[in-house]
Amino acid sequence: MPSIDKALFQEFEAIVGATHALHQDELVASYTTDWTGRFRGHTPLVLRPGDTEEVAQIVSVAADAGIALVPQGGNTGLVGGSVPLGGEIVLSLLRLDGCEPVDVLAQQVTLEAGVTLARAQSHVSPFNLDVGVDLAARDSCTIGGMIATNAGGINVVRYGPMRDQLLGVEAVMADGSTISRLEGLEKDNTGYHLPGLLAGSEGSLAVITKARLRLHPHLEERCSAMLAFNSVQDAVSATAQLRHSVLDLQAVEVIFRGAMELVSDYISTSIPVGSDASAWLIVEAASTSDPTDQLAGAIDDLGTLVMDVAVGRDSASRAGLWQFREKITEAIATQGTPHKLDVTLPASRLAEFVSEIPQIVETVDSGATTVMFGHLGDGNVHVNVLGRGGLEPDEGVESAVLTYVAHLGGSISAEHGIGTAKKDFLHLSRSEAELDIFRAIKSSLDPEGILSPNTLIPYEHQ
Ligand code: FAD
Ligand code: 2HG
Ligand code: ZN
Repeated sequence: MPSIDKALFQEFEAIVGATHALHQDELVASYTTDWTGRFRGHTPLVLRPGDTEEVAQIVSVAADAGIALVPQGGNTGLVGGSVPLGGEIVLSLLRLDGCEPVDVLAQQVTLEAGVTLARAQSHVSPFNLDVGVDLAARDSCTIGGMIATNAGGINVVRYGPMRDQLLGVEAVMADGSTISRLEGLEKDNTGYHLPGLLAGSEGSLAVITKARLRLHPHLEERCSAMLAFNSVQDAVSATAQLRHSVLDLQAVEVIFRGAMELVSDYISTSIPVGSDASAWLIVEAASTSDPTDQLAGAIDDLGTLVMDVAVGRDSASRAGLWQFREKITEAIATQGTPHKLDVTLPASRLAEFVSEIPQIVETVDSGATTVMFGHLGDGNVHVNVLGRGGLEPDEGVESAVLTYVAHLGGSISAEHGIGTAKKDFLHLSRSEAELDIFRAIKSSLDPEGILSPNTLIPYEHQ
């Protein structure tokens, strides 16, 4: 990659202003290491544009100079896609933090890419509306990053992932041109759906600068329950029944034994129910009228499938149950640098997967620990592998786990994306014909490989 000489540096600096062109080691440090600490890059420059026009100018100058950029939002991504592993310039979108007035009539809102999820939630909540995707990184992750990763989170079972919330985008393409379609028409069959293409593109096709999101009525009345199970298969069967019988199902999350012990220690709170269980579900129902009877009836119908139940009605007791799920990622981080393998399994193979994985990991690295939890309503298991003493597990662990996932008919990435962490394994979930299409899209939209050239579908010089 060409280096940045003084003239080029000045050109970038003139676009964003001196205070937003960072190059000193201590100022760029937080932009070059990912949330897990596993991916550490380096960069000559972090640029912090203040609006779409500045983003377009930066991309245009970078394209002319043949310099690559990595777009970055809250830097909470878990697959190494947000940091400059190849010495790229970091294009931080955090200053694009404007929220347009909520369109109550359409139940939609237009937000700039750098708006955090928590800010978006509080912007729409006075209108009794909610953003459809929610996740524990809400205070830091941004709308642009969530679209770029097609984030999932805890409510996919009800509202779908980020792609399903997306009615339109404004984005800067790799040549510096801008596309914008933010009218928010619910029906618009005028050819290719570009917002859908950018959802999950992980910064490799365009820089997202604004998005038009579909909102959902806020459901004030909530009931949460923690259910303990003797076996993983029982938790899987219960999930299927609950998805069938609870019309107002908002979330079905799972915690397997190792993760439950770890988080219980981390939050210094004993496990609320089933201290010797193998798996726990956290189930939430939400509606405009009290869903407690609906959820309680459905849990009763599970009969002996469930060992024990704790119910949370008011917000404090619900939060008390949810902390066992939401604090797991932080709890793991205190143990070292995990390899995060976020996968989906067909429901029929999920229990088999969870029971086999510890052995599969141990065969490759006898000192490794496996911690599993996830979004069971979506068949999504988060497999975290820590090597001995919290260090990196032996090489080969990823390949063993992901090959097994593919063998069971699952996906090697459920919601975190491919990033740099999984790009060598993409062929396990995608056919050669599909990868050819991916490469054709990349080379057509970004022929010079300016945007995140090391992410998702590595750019190949022609
Ligand atoms: P970043 O980390 O900054 O970037 C992620 C990717 O998007 C990179 O490839 C980057 O280049 C690209 N990108 C960022 N902004 C733009 C833009 N404006 N235009 C184009 N490309 C861009 N993820 C889930 O799906 N579900 C969860 O439940 C979940 N829970 C999490 C909990 C914790 C505690 C943490 C730390 C992470 C969690 N994540 C989860 C992962 C992460 O929060 C999401 O991937 C989130 O969408 C990333 O948003 P971000 O703004 O931090 O993006
Ligand atoms: C979650 O569901 C996130 O909590 C993070 O997707 C998963 O830490 C992980 O592996
Ligand atoms: Zn998750």
